[in-house]
Amino acid sequence: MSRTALRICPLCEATCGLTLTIEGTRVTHARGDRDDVFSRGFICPKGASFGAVDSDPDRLRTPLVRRDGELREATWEEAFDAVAAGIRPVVERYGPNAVGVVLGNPNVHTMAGALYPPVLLAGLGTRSVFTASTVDQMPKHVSSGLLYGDANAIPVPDLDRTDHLLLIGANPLESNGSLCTAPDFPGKLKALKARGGTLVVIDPRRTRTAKLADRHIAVRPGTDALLLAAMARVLFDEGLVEPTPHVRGVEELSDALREFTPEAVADACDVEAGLIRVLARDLAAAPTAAVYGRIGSCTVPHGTLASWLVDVLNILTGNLDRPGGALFPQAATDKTPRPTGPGRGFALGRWHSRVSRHPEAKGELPLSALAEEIDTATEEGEPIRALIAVAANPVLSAPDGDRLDKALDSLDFMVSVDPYLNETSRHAHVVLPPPPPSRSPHHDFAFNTLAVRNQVRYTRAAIPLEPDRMAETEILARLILAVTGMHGADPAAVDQMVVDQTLGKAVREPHSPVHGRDPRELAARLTGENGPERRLDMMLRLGPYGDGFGVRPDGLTLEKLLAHPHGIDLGPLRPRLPQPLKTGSGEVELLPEPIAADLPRLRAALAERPEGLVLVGRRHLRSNNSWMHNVPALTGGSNRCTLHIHPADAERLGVRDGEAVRVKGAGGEVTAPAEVTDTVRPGVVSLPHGWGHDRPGTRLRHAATDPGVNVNQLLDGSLLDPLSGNAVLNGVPVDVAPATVPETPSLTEKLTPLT
Ligand SMILES: Nc1nc2c(c(=O)[nH]1)N[C@H]1C(S)=C(S)[C@@H](COP(=O)(O)OP(=O)(O)OC[C@H]3O[C@@H](n4cnc5c(=O)[nH]c(N)nc54)[C@H](O)[C@@H]3O)O[C@H]1N2
Ligand SMILES: Nc1nc2c(c(=O)[nH]1)N[C@H]1C(S)=C(S)[C@@H](COP(=O)(O)OP(=O)(O)OC[C@H]3O[C@@H](n4cnc5c(=O)[nH]c(N)nc54)[C@H](O)[C@@H]3O)O[C@H]1N2
Ligand code: SF4
Ligand SMILES: [Mo]
Repeated sequence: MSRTALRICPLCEATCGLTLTIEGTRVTHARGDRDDVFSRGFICPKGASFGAVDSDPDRLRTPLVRRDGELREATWEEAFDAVAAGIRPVVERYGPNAVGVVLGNPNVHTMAGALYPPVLLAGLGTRSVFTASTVDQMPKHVSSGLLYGDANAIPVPDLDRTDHLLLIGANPLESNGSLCTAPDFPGKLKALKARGGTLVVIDPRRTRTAKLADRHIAVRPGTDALLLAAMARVLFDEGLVEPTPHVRGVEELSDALREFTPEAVADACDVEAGLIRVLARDLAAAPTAAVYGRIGSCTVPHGTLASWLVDVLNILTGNLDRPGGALFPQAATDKTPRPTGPGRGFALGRWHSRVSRHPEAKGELPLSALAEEIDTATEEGEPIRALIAVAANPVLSAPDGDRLDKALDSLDFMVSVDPYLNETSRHAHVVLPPPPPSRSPHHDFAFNTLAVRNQVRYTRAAIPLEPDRMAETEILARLILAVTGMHGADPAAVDQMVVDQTLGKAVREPHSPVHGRDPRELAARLTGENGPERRLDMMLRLGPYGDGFGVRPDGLTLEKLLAHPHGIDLGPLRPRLPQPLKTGSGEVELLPEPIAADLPRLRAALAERPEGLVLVGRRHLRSNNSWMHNVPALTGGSNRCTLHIHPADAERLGVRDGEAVRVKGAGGEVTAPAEVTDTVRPGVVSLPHGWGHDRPGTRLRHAATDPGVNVNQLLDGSLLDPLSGNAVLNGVPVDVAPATVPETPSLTEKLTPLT
């Protein structure tokens, strides 16, 4: 007998509502939930394969503990005993910084990943913190921190209402969107065009998104900051500046960008000066417009400047914080909005990494520096000797996996919270496997703060957890206890502690709806089946739409949310300035000092025009970073690890379609089949990331049949955007040549001569 259950899809940032068909304890089918208040029935091929992803036979079912060098199945009790015994001595002997924490991408796709890592970091007190953010969007956080005083205040394009969308280094037709949560992003782009709007795409590849555009500009990789600076220059020179209110520093900005004229940047960008003027004029002329940049604008040498200039263009054209422009979402679990006024601002470089002295950003060190922080001793302090990895596969996702591979092997202790035995978790002494998504509840703490429409949804686990399994929330709560010296305590104590702290603080805040009340009385009112649900209830009730624990009886509570299984729509994005600002001035600070100090580096780039090929990445709709190549339904076809190369470059280099090519970078070399295609511009080649599933000791049986190569092996980890510490993953110089096939020795050569 089959039944259905609702589940928000965790497989990308679009957060579509799914209706799962369940037979027994298995998801046999997934379709879009037509009644979902946000996604309205949309589903993509990945979501449609939810069942296959969920029931992958290679998912681990029990914890693994290393004994005599081998990872063996163990009980949960044995596993947490081993974690406490592995981490505590390192903390006690070498201090907390000797314990590294790596948080990977799926943490933003699970409730556990939102609720527990902050407690883990606070409890451990380590500064050795690395996350996927520094191979992704850290430049955007830094730019937001400097402009708005809040690294998490990221404006999103108002896709449903804009008249003009300028999309830079993003390919939502494959990625389904990022830092812009929008189910059916492709449909929204088509709707934009259908209502007479304009789509402009800047990308060195003619992507599926670019094919949809009214105008596609195949910029030279890594030069977007120059291009955007020149667009800003045109706005100033042609009197097209009509800035958003609450902004300071417009004139200073005009001075600072003086040299970046269209003529000055044209050669470096490979975009004609006249066209740059047209781009700027079109942006200014549109009734409403939004500039939006993603991976291709972040993971480059001037990632922070490019991210900043995206917002600068929105601000100068008055499009920041207005409908149809780029606005700040307001999520249901956001903190109670504070009164408008100056804040504490955003500080960078409060401490530095030990080996290369990289400044911290948002409390994190660059993931590119993880290997050296483990394998290099300095007089400054202890190297990392123990590592906690949660949902992270940096051996494939970060630069120079071979070095990291060796470094991980040298650790005294490592624990991975991961459903797979993969390239990274194979080094762990303990692997703690979370249950598959069908067994986990879901709420998008992170993505609702980036959504193109305010809404709130919560789905409980679609299938009950088997008795031998442990919820990821409990795994992380027990992990926190084990590594902070409270091993064996009741995991509910972790949630209780957070509730006590949060409510204790809320009652002291004059602007809180619960100001002056008794925190114990409030805690007693919380509903929910378990700690995580009680915490969700608390956040909803304290949040901007909350019931304030009875103050606003119509407001949100967990109970109310549960009564709306398809979610609650909270309306379109609304102008919010100046409330979100936390800068020292209380205004948008258009030309922050660290940005001004980085402009000379951009100026130097005007003259840079390296010879040779540069590498960029690409994503495929049926893939997801490094962990979805093990699902047969999602592999094959065009989802392959091939090197895209333009016909002109192929001919010049003697590279033939389908034949092996050797790609060499600063960090190493890889060999992959060539795919000759004019969808990449001349001078640029493209390899996808997340491949290279050929290391021993993993259990990814399907992925190993077509392992692909690790593009990040071409990097040595030294190329960073200096302000954010973000890895440079795009626009990287490489050499490409046909792979000389090693000649097979003939039979006679193999035989040892008898004479
Ligand atoms: N060259 C190049 N490199 C890149 C990129 C690029 O564009 N080009 N993109 C970068 C970007 S944007 C990102 S975000 C990073 C991603 O890099 P990572 O943060 O390392 O994330 P993934 O590669 O997705 O690996 C996720 C890990 O989490 C595990 N996992 C899956 N589901 C769950 C779960 O529910 N719970 C737990 N605990 N674990 C789970 C998987 O098994 C896997 O080990 O890669 C970056 N690397
Ligand atoms: N199917 C699928 N979906 C995903 C993921 C996945 O792996 N697969 N990963 C998820 C994650 S973690 C993230 S962060 C998002 C990322 O979401 P997107 O940013 O939309 O990701 P990409 O598809 O990599 O698009 C980046 C584009 O930038 C272009 N580019 C490269 N260098 C430059 C440059 O210098 N300038 C410009 N203008 N463009 C450049 C590339 O050619 C590419 O088309 O996707 C998410 N969704
Ligand atoms: S677009 Fe993303 S969230 Fe929606 S079904 Fe596909 S993978 Fe899931
Ligand atoms: Mo990402």
